[in-house]
Parts: sequence; C-alpha cells; structure tokens
Amino acid sequence: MAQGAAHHTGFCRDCLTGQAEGLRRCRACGSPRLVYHPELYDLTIAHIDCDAFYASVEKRDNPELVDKPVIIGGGKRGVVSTACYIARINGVRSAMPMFKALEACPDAVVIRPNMEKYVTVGRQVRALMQELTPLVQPLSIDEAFLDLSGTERLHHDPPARILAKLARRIEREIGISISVGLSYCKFLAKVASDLQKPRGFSVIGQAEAVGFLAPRPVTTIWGVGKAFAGTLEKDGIRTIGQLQTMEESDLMRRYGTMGQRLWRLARGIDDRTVHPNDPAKSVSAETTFFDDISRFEDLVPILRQLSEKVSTRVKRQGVAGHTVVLKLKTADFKSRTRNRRLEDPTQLADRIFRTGLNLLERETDGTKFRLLGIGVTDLTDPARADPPDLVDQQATRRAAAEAAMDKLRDKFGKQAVETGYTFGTRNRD
Ligand code: TTP
Ligand code: MG
Ligand code: MG
Repeated sequence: MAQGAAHHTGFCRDCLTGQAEGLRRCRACGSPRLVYHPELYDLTIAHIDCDAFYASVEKRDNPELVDKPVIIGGGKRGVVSTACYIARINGVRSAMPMFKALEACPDAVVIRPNMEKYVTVGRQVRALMQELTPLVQPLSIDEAFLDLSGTERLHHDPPARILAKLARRIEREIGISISVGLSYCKFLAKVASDLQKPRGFSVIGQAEAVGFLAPRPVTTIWGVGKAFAGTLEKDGIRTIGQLQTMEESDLMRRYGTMGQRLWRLARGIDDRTVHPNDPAKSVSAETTFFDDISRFEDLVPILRQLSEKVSTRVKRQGVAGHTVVLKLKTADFKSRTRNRRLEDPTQLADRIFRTGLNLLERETDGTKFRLLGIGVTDLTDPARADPPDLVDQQATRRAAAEAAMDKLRDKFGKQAVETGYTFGTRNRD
C-alpha cells in the first residue's frame, strides 16, 4: 500500500489526501468528492469513458457554451451524436432524431460534429493513459480499459489513486472530464464507469459483485441486447439474480455459448484480459486461381475455405469483425470490393461465409475472375460478437456447431473436421 494511503480506507479525488472511513468532506480541502471502498487498494482493472465527449470538447473550445444545453449532431442523417449533461436533463439522448431533441430542448445550441478535433482529443487522452501502463485497450474514440496491476511499484501509488490523478490531469491539461470504473474484471469495470457519470469514480469489489449484479436487468450483461433480452424475458428471466440461480448446463442447453457467458458474467466471473488492440485494421484471406473462374458454384467452396481461414485468424487474435468485405479481381485485373456491415460483430466462419456469399451472388454475371478474397474489418472486442440469432434459430444452431468444431479442431488438429463445402477442395489453390 502506498505511503499517504496507508491506514486510510479512502482518499479525496480533488486533493488526494487520505481519508478515514466515514468522513463526508475532505479533512484537507473540504471537497465532498471522497472515495471509500474496502477493496479500493486491491483492484487493478479500470474502464475510463469521457463524459459527453464531443459536447465537452466543444464547450472547452467555446466558454460561452459552458452553461448552455449543447447538442452535437445534425448533418445528413439529422440525429443527435451526443448532448451535454444539461441537455440530457431535458431528455436529449444520443441517436435521437434532431427534431425530437429540439422539441425536448428548444434552447439547445446545435453544433455540427468536428471529427478531426475529437479524434485528436481522443488520442491525447489515450496518450495520458499510456503513460500509466502499456496495457491500454481502447474500445472507442472516448473509452478504454486499463490494467494497472503491477504498476504500484512504478508509480508508488495504488491504481485507485493513479486513476484519480489521471482524471485530474485530463481535466487540467486537456480540459474535459472522464468517469472511472474500477474493479477486478473488465465487465464490472465497464459497468462501474457508467454508474456515476459525469466526473464519476465508481468501485465494484469482488465481495459485492454477485449482490450488486443480482437486482440488475439482464441487459447489463455485455452482449445482451434488446433482442436477446426479449428471448430471456419470454423464458421468464429479467434480472441477473435469476440467472444466478440457474445451472450452467441448463443455460448452455438453452442458449449455447451465450448461455455459458451469461452464467459466468452473472456471477461476476470474467477472465478476459486487457490487451492493447492489435494494430491490424482488418483480417482477410485471398487466393489467386491458376485458371480464371466465372461460375458462382465454382467460387462457393473457395469462399467457404477462405472464410474459415479468416474465422480462425480473428479467433486467434481475439477480435471480431463488424463488416465483411468481399474482394474480387477480374481476369483483366480490375478490383472489386463489396462491404456489408453486420448487425453484430462476428468471429464465425459461417456468418462471414454467408455474408460473402450474398455479396458474391451479385458479382457473378459471367465475368471471369482471377482472385477471390474475403475478410472482416471494423474489428472490435469479441465480447459483443455473435449473440444468438433469434430470428434465425438455424443460425444459432450453426454457431453452436461451429463452436463444437472449433473444440474438435483444437483437440485433434485442423484436418480432423471438414465441412461439406471445403471437403475435397483443400488443394484447390
Ligand atoms: P459515448 O461515450 O457513448 O457518449 P458520450 O461520451 O457522449 O456521453 P457519456 O458521458 O454518456 O459517455 O460516446 C462517445 C462519443 O461517440 C459521443 O460523444 C458522440 C459519439 N456517439 C455518436 O456519434 N452516436 C451515438 O449514438 C453515440 C452513443 C455516441
Ligand atoms: Mg463517453
Ligand atoms: Mg464511450
């Protein structure tokens, strides 16, 4: 434990003075922004998210806006990108149509997004995080996970205090505020960072995890969106507490790999590590043919094989792709790429293949091709990938089958399992 923090169960987020449990205001500076937690100095996984990010940057750059409701958005799509916390009091939310937002908050100042500026500020924030640890995993322009385990010796301070200092520094040097979630795993760190926005600092310890989660809705769990929550609701499951009473085998029988994820996360079990994002922007595989191919049917097995390669690679890299990209080169060397953004990110060969197939169908009009490639971009955390498909139960079954095959492959080697599409085509290229 750090000097200064010893014998104190908490500290002041403004002046960092250690505080004995039970004080309501800082004994040094009088600030009410005190943090206490029995596990405060043992927790090392943090999630940081900037508050009303685009709006905060605009307020920083135009002090006249400070006390006004500000909405960022507009342009072609006419939706709200974000709103400052003053506008939110009036009910303005991200993704709301702009006309609705202005109905809710008629005096709002509307500003068009200046992405270049936000990207720059996002990088500055990230750079300050990276001064603390190389284990920074960005999730989006304004948020990241940090693993601060082992940094105490380096910084002579436990992670909790390092994070409070970082929040202070970002305010002073960059001019925007962040909210911090501190826990022992990614799932709960992320939940925590959202609990007390803006300028939040929330801690969820190991001892309270199960009790903390119990009353919360299943949508708190990563990867449980509206659709999946709907299925759970039909099965009578609304809260995480209900999941906590269920058997792992039961959940797996009902919901496949997602069931296992539910079982684990409901208990606060999440052993995903914080890893700096792979610099790769996409994962793909392609092949050039000996002889040009024009027939759709002849391209299908090759596409299947390439999709499996891509799937293996994304799984190995611990990423998932949100967009599938099909690439073709015609006999006369003209390139064609076709993209499709998926509802949810995927790691599955089957989803990649089927999406690619759909794109391929439109391109096979007799043209001769010399190259076929398939890949995924918009890489993200696989935690959100491949939720069970409720519309297409077949897809869920195929996903379960694929997971089973992955297991077999891991156990017996790659050649052990071949699907109908790739069987016999392995030496094709
Ligand atoms: P968020 O972190 O989701 O939101 P926020 O930072 O504006 O507010 P909060 O305090 O709740 O974290 O997203 C970061 C930025 O991404 C946000 O400032 C604008 C942009 N964004 C959109 O353009 N559209 C959206 O629907 C959302 C959610 C965010
Ligand atoms: Mg944010
Ligand atoms: Mg965010």
